[in-house]
Amino acid sequence: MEFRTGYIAIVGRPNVGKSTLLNHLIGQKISITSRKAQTTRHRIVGIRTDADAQYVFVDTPGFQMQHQNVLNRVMNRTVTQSLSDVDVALFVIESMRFDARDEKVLALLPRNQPVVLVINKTDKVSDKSTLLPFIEKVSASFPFAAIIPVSAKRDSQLTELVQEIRRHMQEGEPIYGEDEITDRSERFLAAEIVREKVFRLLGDEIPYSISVEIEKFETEGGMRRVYAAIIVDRDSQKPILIGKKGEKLKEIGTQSRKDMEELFGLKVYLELWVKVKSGWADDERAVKSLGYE
Ligand code: GDP
Ligand code: K
Ligand code: MG
Repeated sequence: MEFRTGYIAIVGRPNVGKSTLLNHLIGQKISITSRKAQTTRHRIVGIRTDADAQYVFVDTPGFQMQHQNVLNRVMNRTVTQSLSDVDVALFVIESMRFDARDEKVLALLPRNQPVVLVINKTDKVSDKSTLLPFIEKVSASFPFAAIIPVSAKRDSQLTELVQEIRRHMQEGEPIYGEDEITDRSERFLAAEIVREKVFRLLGDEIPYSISVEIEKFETEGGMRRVYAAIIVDRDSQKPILIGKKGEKLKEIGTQSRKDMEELFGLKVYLELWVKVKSGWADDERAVKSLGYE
């Protein structure tokens, strides 16, 4: 069998399980191999190398349309850009849920490239006979190349998904070494982990514009020390993040530290605080300085 290589975008509204899917597709490796600096076309790359193919996955940042500020425009541009030069796009939705938010994302997908519909979280469907009419309804909305129901969390049907993806890729040499699972630095991933916990724990209470700056990132005696600032727009957002008696920030820190320890395969000491940079989401330069291209 010839070796194939390809880029795959993972898109979908927030919380359908894109990142979970990416993590399970690239495997449960504990430590990542950081890559030398190079210009990347995409936002977050996860690499899976099998005997017959190398899959370069692009996990797009979620995007929202409610607040039109510079940050959101930049992020939406990243999403559309990452779609333009991939071999196949995975459009992820949740089982039994297809609403206006999903349709907004679907409207951005290219019609001249294969799009595979991934129906995630099938483990949550108790009556599987309801799945078929649901699939029929969604498949009427777009000319999908294939439809694959999966459970990312339980690793169910992921082999089938990978086989389907391979069908849309071309013959080619591997781009990355076979041990590499990402092209992002551990420092960058640490910031992403904190950002994720903020959104998980605070959800709608906090605007999309928060960001995380890693101020110190060092390893000493087998321990990784991470000093991170959560950047908010307004003074009024500070107490929301900190919580009563600091309990929110503490929980964000605890969960982030656990994820980092698993990812880095090291003990982690994490120090977190909140910083106000007023109006930064509307300032193009500040947005760039925080790492959004
Ligand atoms: P993203 O915003 O699309 O990247 O979604 P995440 O990967 O962050 O997942 C959002 C939530 O859905 C998390 O709580 C995941 O644990 C959960 N989730 C993801 N995949 C599955 C799945 O296959 N089954 C179930 N039950 N939950 C899942
Ligand atoms: K999420
Ligand atoms: Mg995600």
